[in-house]
Amino acid sequence: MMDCKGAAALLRGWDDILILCHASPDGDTLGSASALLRGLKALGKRAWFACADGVDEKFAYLFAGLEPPAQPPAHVMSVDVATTSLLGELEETYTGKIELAIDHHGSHSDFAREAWVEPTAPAACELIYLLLAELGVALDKPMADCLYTGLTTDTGCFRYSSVTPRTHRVAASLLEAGADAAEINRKMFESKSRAQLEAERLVMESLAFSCGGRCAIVQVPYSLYARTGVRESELEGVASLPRQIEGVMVGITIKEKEDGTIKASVRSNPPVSACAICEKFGGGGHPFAAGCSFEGETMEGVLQKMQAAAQEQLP
Ligand SMILES: [Mn+2]
Repeated sequence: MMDCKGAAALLRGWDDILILCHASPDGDTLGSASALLRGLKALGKRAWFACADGVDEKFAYLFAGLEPPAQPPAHVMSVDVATTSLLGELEETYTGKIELAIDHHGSHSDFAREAWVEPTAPAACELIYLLLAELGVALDKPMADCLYTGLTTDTGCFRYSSVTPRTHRVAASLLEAGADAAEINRKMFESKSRAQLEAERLVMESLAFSCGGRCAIVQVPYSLYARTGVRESELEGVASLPRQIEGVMVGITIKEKEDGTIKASVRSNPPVSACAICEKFGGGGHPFAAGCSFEGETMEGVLQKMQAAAQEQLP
């Protein structure tokens, strides 16, 4: 296992770097990739990123002014990727070829030749900030905006228990470097399409309680996307809705994918471990935010399995 200095030393020796993001990319994996590739370019290196899925319009500003290099970069690394299956369609191409992984997931599997993993960091962007400082990169406004995006999205706007004094110190430095916090937070948290609101209304209609009201589950059937026109990426936030209800310790969202796979996202309040609930089904994540997936199951079947697993973890 590497530390920040080790990761910086490795990168200093490379001129040509491809940064992999996880599929269904969020603000943290994209912000990490974009800030790092901007920093590497500032050091005179060639760098680019790759992601199995397209970048959502609301994240377009992260990549403003960047152009892909003429030939594909030689060294491969990943940011915010816990395991190779999260690379989606890029998994086959890059498994076994990843030389460096920088991540903050406690469930990080040892897939890269070298890895710097800090499960106590609330966002991979916090690690990229430290890395850029170690590399001697002077932060410009675009880098600060990218890092702030990952920090704020992975911490639910600095509300989660994963936030530390260091997180706020990093955020302060990003503001000093010109990050437009108010505008980024408005884009990330206070703006939604009508389709999204309509989809959320229908998702809340499916709300079901169990475990004496301490577990709440909502469902997102695949048909919802055609019915409302909502994009899959716009529904990332619904996973946090069930846990907002008073008395709920475990909030679960089950989503049906196009191929019939069913994904469960679990959010818990301490001391209940969302990760322990998901590990039961081969998933994982963070202590209070985790996920797992099921194949060849019905929504109803998954609902019952998740309710039973939640019951086991409740005190
Ligand atoms: Mn992350």
